[in-house]
Amino acid sequence: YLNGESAPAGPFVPTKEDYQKVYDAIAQRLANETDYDDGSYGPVLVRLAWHASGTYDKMTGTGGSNGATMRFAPESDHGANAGLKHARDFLEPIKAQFPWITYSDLWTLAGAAAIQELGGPVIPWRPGREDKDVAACTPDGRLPDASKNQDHIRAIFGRMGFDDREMVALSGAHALGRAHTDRSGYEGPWDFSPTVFTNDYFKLLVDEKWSQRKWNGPAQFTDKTTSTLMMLPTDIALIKDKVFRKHVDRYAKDQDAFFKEFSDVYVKLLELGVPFKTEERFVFKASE
Ligand code: HIF
Repeated sequence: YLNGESAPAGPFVPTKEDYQKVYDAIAQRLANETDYDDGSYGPVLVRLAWHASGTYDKMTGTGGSNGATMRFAPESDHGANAGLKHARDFLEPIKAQFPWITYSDLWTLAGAAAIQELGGPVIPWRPGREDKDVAACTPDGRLPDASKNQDHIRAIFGRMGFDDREMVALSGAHALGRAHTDRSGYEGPWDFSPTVFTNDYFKLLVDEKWSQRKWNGPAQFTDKTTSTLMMLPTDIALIKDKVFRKHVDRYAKDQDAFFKEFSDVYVKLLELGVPFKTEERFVFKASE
């Protein structure tokens, strides 16, 4: 190419460095936008990534994070997804800055980034999801119902392909965030540091005495010591069920085991049903 002309541009193929730039932009925006909820969008990003992924059905191969169909009604209007517009809107400026990334890669990368930025384990992440149109929306009812018991937890997470140990490991993500009366009807955080990823959820499940809260809202549990914390019926099911309880006790005692097993199972969650073309997972550097 003469006269300083450059070669015609081929299709842009992003590298690990390009995805790290997306990670960094998310981390920067998390650090800047502290005027929300308990001071961080991190928890609601973790919930977005999970609700995008948790529609997966292993029998039919439908649902999962590939597609980002929660952009569209009816999926965006499913009761379980109430409030997740905050997370989707938070990510719009990132999508505008990096138009080459798909929504489905962006939402899952944001979930992984939020966990790392809030002090959790490294979540290795792979690109390769493609956005689908409204026709790929999953039917309502695939996400869990918090008023139910252990049979329901096993039915929902079994449909995705998880075993008992993995179900308990995943549950530790409720160390983050809170319930909102105008979203789910429930109210309150699970622990005292809802913007820091810890094994406190398990410690509190084991150490506190939980009793039914007396209020007009849906049945939920509250701690004896401060009456400011909350557990959902599905959270309490983890200490009622003997097999689940074994893992709750183990994670309460051993934060390292929890971090390691959580990372593995969250990676699996974000990859359910995705026809990846690459094997390699990227480990992103967290912000300072
Ligand atoms: Fe949640 N979850 N979750 N959840 N969840 C809520 C909030 C968060 C269930 C119900 C609820 C998981 C499993 C289950 C997060 C992450 C994960 C709320 C409150 C409800 C009702 C929503 C609101 O009112 O704003 C049920 C029934 C689950 C199966 C047992 C996962 C394991 C713990 C898979 C998971 O990662 C996060 C984070 C939040 C906090 C969101 C926020 O806005 O703060």
